[in-house]
Amino acid sequence: MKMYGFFRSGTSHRTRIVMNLKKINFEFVPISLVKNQHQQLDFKKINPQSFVPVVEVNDRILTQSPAIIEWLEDTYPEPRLLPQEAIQAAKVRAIAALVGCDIHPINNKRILDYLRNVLKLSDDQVLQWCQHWIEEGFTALEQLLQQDTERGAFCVGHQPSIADAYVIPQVDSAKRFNVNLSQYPIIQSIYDACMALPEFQAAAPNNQPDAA
Ligand SMILES: N[C@@H](CCC(=O)N[C@@H](CS)C(=O)NCC(=O)O)C(=O)O
Repeated sequence: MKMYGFFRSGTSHRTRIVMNLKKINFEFVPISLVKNQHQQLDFKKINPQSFVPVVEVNDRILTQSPAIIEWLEDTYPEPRLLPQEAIQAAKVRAIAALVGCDIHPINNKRILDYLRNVLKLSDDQVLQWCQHWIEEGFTALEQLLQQDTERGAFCVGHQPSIADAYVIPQVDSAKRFNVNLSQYPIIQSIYDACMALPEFQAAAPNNQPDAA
């Protein structure tokens, strides 16, 4: 199995976490978003959307991290990263969607490039944009986590799930955008619990071969 990705890409990061938790070996193919390698013709042939991550397996191409992660969960069921109980599974999917649909895409590189290059926003304004959407999402997430009386040290229940694979990269991104994380003590405690695990440590952006 091959994964095309970028060390600082949150969607590559969430996919790496799932692969590590499931102990899947994969060959890593770095695609630099800084050098715009994702926009080059060769990569567009692999993913016409010009996004990482892409997983290649047995000459088949998989795109879109939620689809890749679901495929991993179906194909490598152990350890389960989506709880068997439907309500718990719905909580995992809701947190994944909160991050994956409502925070991450608004702060994606192409959006920030458009704000800077077409709408001519300053660096400070772009930073304000990123902080705003992360803070809005994290405020709601913190409240959801607080209301969940069945929660242990992780996002849902007592073990890591797909929800944690989405939240941890978003926390790293929040740090890069100087969001004050002390506003979110539960998110911070989940980050600490996850980062104590070797699978999460190995997936961290700075531990990737293409990290600057
Ligand atoms: N919905 C896609 C989004 C993938 C995505 O946004 N990837 C980012 C890196 S985290 C990317 O390739 N961005 C390139 C760009 O914005 O130009 C997924 O979840 O796989």
